[in-house]
Amino acid sequence: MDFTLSEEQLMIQQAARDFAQTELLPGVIERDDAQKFPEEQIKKLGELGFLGMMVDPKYGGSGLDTLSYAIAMEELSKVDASSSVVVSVNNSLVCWGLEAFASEAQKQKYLTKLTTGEMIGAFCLSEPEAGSDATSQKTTAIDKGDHYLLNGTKNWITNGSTAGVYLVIAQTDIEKGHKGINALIVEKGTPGFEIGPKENKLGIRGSDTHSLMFNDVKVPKENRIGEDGFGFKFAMKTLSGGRIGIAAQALGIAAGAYELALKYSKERKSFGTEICNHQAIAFKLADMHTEIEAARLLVYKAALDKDNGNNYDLSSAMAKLFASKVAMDTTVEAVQIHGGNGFVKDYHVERLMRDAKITQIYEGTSEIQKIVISRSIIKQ
Ligand code: COS
Repeated sequence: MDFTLSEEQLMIQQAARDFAQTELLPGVIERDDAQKFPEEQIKKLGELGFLGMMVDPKYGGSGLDTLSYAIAMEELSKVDASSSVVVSVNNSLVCWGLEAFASEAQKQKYLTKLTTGEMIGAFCLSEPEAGSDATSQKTTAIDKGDHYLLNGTKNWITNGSTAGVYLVIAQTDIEKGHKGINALIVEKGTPGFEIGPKENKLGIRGSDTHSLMFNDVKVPKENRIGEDGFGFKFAMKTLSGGRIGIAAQALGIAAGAYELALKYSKERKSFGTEICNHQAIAFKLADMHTEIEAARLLVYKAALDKDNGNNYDLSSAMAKLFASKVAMDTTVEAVQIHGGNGFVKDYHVERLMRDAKITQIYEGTSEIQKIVISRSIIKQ
């Protein structure tokens, strides 16, 4: 088994690392404080090809593998998870979903703009009463011949007000259960489509999270993705890949906090020596380093499963479950190692700790990942 990254993957890693230091780090604390969307940064990420990393160059994408994408996500997330969530949603939920399942006309119309950052996308599945229980969609898309009439509310939508295009999951035929669900492409500005107020969040405060309201929104039939009734499977398949992106984000948050804690522990002195020389701190660093490496291997395994054409539902769920726990545990310990300074915004680790929490919630909570994992191993 060869764990060596290719020259191309190393270059992407370095490019993402450089971008994080030069473009994301300046102002990251202020953006978090002010809940300011990283507009300029996302524009530059689009120009550099980070928004459509896995998409075929014929649609403006970078034509890279999933492992390269995961490596880039780790590096960006070490510094700014509010920006990296935009990268993750646009790449794995929106661009990948469209490239894999949309019609050629839909790809030409939307994908070519989404890969370059000319517009970004949003993925709209969660509802006030259907987050984990995703088959219980209350939003309806009633078939009216040449269009669907869309009604309902979506919650906690990343890129809620900044997206140009929204992939909306809705129930067309309640009798058919999950087989009666469709995925529709809805453009911003369509009459009846309203964007609710921005959520005031614990973490990833720079990201743009809103509820969305659809009141008699007419969506042309040609905006349906796939066959009639394919919407639930579309959401599930897309989320399996999305979980690799979020697992890589969690890995990056953990690695970023660990790197800061290691550096701090080599500088800060107590009892006449650098605190890394105290076993209480050294053992924390040992645990953090080991757990981060284990999380990285799970993330890489899931990415390689996807690249090699293997089923990745199980490996992506395991990667997300484990990496998000490592992110939470590591960031809490990084704050502890920083002591009083860890509680102060200037040292970054408190923000990483707040950002870590969402990785155990979005794109399937840790409990949902355990459902996916346990069903898979029991079936084997
Ligand atoms: N890929 C393809 N199809 C899938 C799938 C996957 N990863 N997971 C489930 N399906 C299919 C099943 O095969 C089944 O189809 P058939 O009836 O044709 O066999 C169908 O989808 C329904 O699956 P299931 O019966 O397992 O549905 P459940 O209601 O039990 O729910 C879970 C399954 C819990 C796994 C699903 O609802 C889920 O992932 N929920 C979390 C959603 C989520 O991540 N929300 C966050 C919002 S996005 S930020």
